Amino acid sequence: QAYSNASKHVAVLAFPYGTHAAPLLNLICQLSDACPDTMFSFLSTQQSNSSTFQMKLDKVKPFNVWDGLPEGYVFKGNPRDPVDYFLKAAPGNFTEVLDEVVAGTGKPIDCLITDAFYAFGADIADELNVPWVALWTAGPRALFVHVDTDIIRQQVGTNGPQDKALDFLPDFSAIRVADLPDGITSGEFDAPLLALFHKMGPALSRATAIAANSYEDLDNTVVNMLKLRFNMYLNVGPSNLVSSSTVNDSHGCLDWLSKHEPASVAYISFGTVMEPPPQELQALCEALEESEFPFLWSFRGSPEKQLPSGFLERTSSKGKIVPWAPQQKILEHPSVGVFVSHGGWNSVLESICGGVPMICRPFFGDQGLNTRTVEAIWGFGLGLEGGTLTKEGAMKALKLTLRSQQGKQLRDRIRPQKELAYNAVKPNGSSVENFKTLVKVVSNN
Ligand code: U2F
Repeated sequence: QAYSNASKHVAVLAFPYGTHAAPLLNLICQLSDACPDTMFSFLSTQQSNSSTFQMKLDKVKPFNVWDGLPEGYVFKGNPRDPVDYFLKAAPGNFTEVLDEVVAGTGKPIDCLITDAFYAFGADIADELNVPWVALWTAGPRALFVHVDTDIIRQQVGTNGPQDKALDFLPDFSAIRVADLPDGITSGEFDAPLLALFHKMGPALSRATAIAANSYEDLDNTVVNMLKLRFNMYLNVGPSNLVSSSTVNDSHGCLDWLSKHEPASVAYISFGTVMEPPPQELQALCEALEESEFPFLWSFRGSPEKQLPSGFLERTSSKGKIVPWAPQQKILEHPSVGVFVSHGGWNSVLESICGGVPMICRPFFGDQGLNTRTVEAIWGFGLGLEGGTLTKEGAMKALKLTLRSQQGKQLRDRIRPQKELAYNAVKPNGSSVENFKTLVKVVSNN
């Protein structure tokens, strides 16, 4: 077997929620191609592994760790709950399986790669006496505010005014306290995920290297500040441009798009974790119905039960709703004119690569910060008045992006970013060169 015949062994600890494990596995597949004599043991929960591993891989093997959920646990709607249970079980759930893998294969660990959330990676790597590589799956600005949490708290206090600008940090004057992820200046600081975020900054300064799913030219000032704080900060993305995933279009989204005019369709997806609350779904549906723009919606849940009665029938000639869509390909399709999104980092990158302006309705974590950055710093998208979806707000944003001169300006601003993203992954591009450095770290030479 190729996996256990390899001479080097890399252990990988994934974060099993949101879109974290998939970009980590993409990076590991790339590393596996570049390091033919290395086997990778990829540890995540069973649920995460079964959705991330679409096919059997030669030298990358999944191992399941305990998800930490109490017996009979029922999800009550707060996406942070399962994460906090999982983190209470970590890192013990990981180290237990890691020990079994080493015993079973007879191959000691030569390098540890983890999601950057895992501050405990620093101690595990020290104990194993191996390099630690952390993958940051979100944007540089989100990492920066976690790393500089204490400075931000000193300046604005905790639970202070929401409209205060972070003008004491370079290139942050357009960002307000309200845009910050939970746990920086407000939230339950002792909750496992938020406490882990606070430990992340000091821990990451012990990492041999941090790889990030972004490219050098996006948020360059912030990237340069991060480089000063860490041993090695390597942008190796966008992940969607460097991985070779297969396209699953079982619902015929691409054919459907081809029947539409250029830049005329609103693509809607609020990521993998949640949909807006009922009154906002209602508002968005009313806006779509009244404005009559064609729309393609990747919907988590049951549209029949959750969308207003009669909506599906009344909009069947204008809209298409699917449970899963080939998002990256959709955003590259010329018919798509705007992306109505939650502002998750992968969605932001895929929108840039497709050259599609965004309308963002953020929910949690880095999404508010991404939304504000898209709107006020990069200028290729919009937030919503009051931060939530109303019928009027959604109609205004759809009309602006799909029909107005301002919409054209948004598109003009995203185009140069698209070019920079593609340049980064060309031969000798910055992400390609950074990846070569990463290969040296991982293969220890
Ligand atoms: C968490 O992100 P999410 O999973 O909620 O959202 P994204 O980062 O935008 O990633 C969604 C991915 O799922 C893909 C899509 C993205 O790659 O192309 N997808 C798809 O292929 N088809 C569909 O129908 C729907 C989605 C978290 F919530 C965010 O705040 C973080 O920024 C993010 C990264 O750390 O993880």
